[in-house]
Amino acid sequence: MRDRSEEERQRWSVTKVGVEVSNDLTVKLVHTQAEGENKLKLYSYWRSSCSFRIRIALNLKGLEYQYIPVNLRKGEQFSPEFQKLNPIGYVPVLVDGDMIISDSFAIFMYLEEKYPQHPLLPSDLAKKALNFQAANIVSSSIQPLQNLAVLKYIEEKVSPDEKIPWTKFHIEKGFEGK
Ligand SMILES: N[C@@H](CCC(=O)N[C@@H](CS)C(=O)NCC(=O)O)C(=O)O
Repeated sequence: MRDRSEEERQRWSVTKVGVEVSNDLTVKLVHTQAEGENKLKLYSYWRSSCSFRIRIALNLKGLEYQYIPVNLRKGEQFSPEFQKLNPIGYVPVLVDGDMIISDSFAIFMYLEEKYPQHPLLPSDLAKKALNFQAANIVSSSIQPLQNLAVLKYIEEKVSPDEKIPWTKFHIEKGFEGK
């Protein structure tokens, strides 16, 4: 048998393919899990709510992944190695073979489509829209307003005393719709 080149080996071992049978007996091929070098990699920080979303999604889908910590308190998001993956310097970042995806919403949607086992979204359109609405309120109207970089800016340019009231105001507004 011909010995495969490294490049060929990587290309062919990106994912295994499995068969999923739905309730209506439709059969479809699904990507299951990559192995070895090509296992999913998640760049994450334990206190990051955006990374939590992806850890939860990966676990609900039963996908194994390699956890790569990026310590935001130590400024590891600004390292040249990490900035090559995500120039804006935010976690999470997911690496799946050749794919490098940042931003939790994009990662979530990618996982949902590529690994359809244990779906995270309802198939009903109205319910799905409600899920998108809730996800977007959190990821556009709450979290970015009290991100580490924003709080640092407020601390330095406004006042350290403004940090907590600012955070509280935006979290409450988002959750209570005030
Ligand atoms: N929209 C992005 C936001 C990512 C984000 O803000 N990540 C935070 C942690 S939750 C971060 O890495 N902050 C680093 C910093 O502010 O320097 C997402 O949903 O992934």
